[in-house]
Amino acid sequence: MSDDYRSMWTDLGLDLEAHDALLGVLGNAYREIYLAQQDRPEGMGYFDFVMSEVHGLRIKELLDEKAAGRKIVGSYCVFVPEEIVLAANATLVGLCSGADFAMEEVEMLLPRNTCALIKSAFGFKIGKVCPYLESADMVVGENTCDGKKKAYESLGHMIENLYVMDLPQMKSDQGRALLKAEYDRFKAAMEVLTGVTITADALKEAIRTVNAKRAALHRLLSLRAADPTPISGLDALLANQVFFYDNPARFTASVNAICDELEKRVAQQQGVFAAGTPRILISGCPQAVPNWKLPWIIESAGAVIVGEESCVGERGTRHLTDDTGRTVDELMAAIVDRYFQVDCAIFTPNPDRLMHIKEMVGAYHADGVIHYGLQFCQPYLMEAIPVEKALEDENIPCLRIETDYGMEDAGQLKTRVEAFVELLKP
Ligand code: BJ8
Repeated sequence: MSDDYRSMWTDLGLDLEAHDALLGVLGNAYREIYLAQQDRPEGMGYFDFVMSEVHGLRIKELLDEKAAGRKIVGSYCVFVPEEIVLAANATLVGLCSGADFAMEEVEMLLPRNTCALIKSAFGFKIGKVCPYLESADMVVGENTCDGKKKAYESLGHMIENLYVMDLPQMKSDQGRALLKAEYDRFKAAMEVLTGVTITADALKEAIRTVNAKRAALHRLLSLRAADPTPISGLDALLANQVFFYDNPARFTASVNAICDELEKRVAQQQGVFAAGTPRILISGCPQAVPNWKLPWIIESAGAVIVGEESCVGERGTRHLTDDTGRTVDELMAAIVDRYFQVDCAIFTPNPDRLMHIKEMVGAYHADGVIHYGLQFCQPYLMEAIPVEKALEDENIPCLRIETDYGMEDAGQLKTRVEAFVELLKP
């Protein structure tokens, strides 16, 4: 890393020693898990570059945007609408929370039985190792699960401009009205933050920008239906992860370039794994960077992941937003309609998610589902049981995994996953 980056990180208030340690671990994991793969599409070179510069070039770009007067907004959830942020001439970045950090200090502020994702968000703040978090002019938290909801009360003491968005728990008319009111309140807050009044034209353009990102990923996902699959699940997951913090137009162009390459691979029946390799759908909690443990175990066990029913995956990107409205109110209503379809397990009841999992099994010709639940995540662990039952009813094999970000259980997980993959073989 160049000296420029080091002074940039110092200016952001990062703990350089701790940050070096984090980048060291991240770089090693990336080499062992990603670069060791065979027959990767050439287009993944872009994502390798993005990862090698994840705390460098992208942060410099964000700081350049800030210097030019643009605001940066950080978010922990796919319910924070990027369309509204872009329309206010600001940039949204996902705050990843996919690795353990400063756990001893974290557990002085949070109960031990808090999910790894929430602990990670705290660890990155306490450890002063996340340049995205430190660059943000506003951080948006959301009242989704109880863990996050209460955690934001403590995080609010550590983050200067933490904005908390309330979210509905039921897909009712009242629930939709709450989401609408909260998105209106968020729009007003964005206008105050940036000093920009959101117009219909700006909103329409922002909707199109975000739709284009999602549509590029839809293209990528649909190509994974082929057998042999032209791209590994690990690489597809990486594209889904980078979705949250890359420049939107560049991301869309890069994913489309990979898709051009993958279309040729599919036409030539060229895959990363042999035809007939057992195909897995992952379903459950989001897998934020650098949480690659379970996909790595699955794809090292002789299976290929063909889809992610996850917020870092299809649950987060499934729907496009209608861009035909002519007024701010019409376009805001379209945004509410789009996000109200996200079937996070915090909703009760949540039948759409079961339907979508089955739909994805069919669309990607999955042989089985691995349900990924983070330890202590009540919403997804509870929903795992009806998910398994619904799949069993259709004779679709399902393996329920409960884990955290540590590697202590890797051996045990590998044994269970290998046995499951054996079961899927013809
Ligand atoms: S829309 S999935 S990104 S809330 S793993 S913190 S649920 S205890 S992450 Fe999520 Fe938004 Fe829903 Fe998606 Fe709580 Fe569970 Fe932890 Fe979780």
